[in-house]
Amino acid sequence: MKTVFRRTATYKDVPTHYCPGCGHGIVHRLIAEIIDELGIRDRTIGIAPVGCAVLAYNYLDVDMIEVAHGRAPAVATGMKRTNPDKIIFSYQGDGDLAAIGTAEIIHAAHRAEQLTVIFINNAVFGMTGGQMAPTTVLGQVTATTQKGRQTTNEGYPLQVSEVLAVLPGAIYIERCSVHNPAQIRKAKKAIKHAFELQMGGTEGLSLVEVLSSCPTYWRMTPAKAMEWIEKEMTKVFPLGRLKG
Ligand SMILES: Cc1ncc(C[n+]2csc(CCOP(=O)(O)OP(=O)(O)O)c2C)c(N)n1
Ligand code: SF4
Ligand SMILES: [Mg+2]
Repeated sequence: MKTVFRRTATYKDVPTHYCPGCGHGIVHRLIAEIIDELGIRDRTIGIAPVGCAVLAYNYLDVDMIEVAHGRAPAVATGMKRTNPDKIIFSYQGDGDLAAIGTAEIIHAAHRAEQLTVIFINNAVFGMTGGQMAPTTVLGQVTATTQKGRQTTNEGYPLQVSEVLAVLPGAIYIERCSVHNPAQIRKAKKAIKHAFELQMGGTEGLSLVEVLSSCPTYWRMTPAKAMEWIEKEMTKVFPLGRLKG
């Protein structure tokens, strides 16, 4: 019999804590596959976020460090500068990167730090109960926007990738999604490219934003959540390469 699919070595064989239909597990798997394909398992260090992916180190069989909410780019900077041969990536949610950690990511990009950032945009603070995030779309009902997000009170969704793309120190910015197999394949290519840039020693920060489902706090079935990404989220967060 021919094997057509197998668990990649860097992805640990453990039960998942993610909700059914959550995008985090898909992105974890892509990262694990990429690390194995690039043969960098022994020199990669990942930074786990505060958020639902706080347990990323339970799944990825590489050296991982846990840091305070939003501070991953600052810690990654120190790690890369003191260990230039290591491949450093941070994995951050929208609460982590686009709310509490806004200063850290902007300044890391501004300083042209040689880092790979995986930014998971699920339009809510998942871990703490589905509150509004800066990336929550207009009209979206969350725990803190019961009538849907309005510009009058809550402002506009923050397009962090577009903001970062104008900084000269950001060398590669792409927005992807994991709502269907074709998009998952594209996301894998983009994340791989972001790792390869760092491996090649290119100065500057690479960031891949991934639109990712949170069926639990979007109050949808997993199938509806995938549709919602395609129909609603991509209107506000268009897919494609913004820079590099
Ligand atoms: C300094 C600090 N402030 C606030 C919190 C509470 N907190 C934990 S996770 C989180 C938001 C997580 O949202 P996100 O980063 O989007 O990750 P998700 O769970 O959606 O993947 C917040 C506000 C914290 N842990 N530490
Ligand atoms: S709450 Fe949302 S982001 Fe968190 S594990 Fe569940 S589906 Fe995923
Ligand atoms: Mg989130």
